[in-house]
Amino acid sequence: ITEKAEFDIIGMTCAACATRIEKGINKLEGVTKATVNLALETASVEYNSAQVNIQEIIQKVEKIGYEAKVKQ
Ligand code: 9UX
Repeated sequence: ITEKAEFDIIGMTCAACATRIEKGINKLEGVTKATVNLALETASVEYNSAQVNIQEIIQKVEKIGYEAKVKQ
């Protein structure tokens, strides 16, 4: 099942930060589309919930060096 989640991303300084996070999330198995908005400090992620979950997405962002919080 394809689901969509929105995250607040903390710690982005320049456009390359956003690109790094976007590429990193997109590399996760099960992520079909991830976009990061630097100005809004958000990420929008479409993913297959059978393959990856929100916690794994957050952990990926943290591994790259930023903080992510899911928006309700
Ligand atoms: Mo820009 Mo972000 O030089 O970690 S890539 S600040």
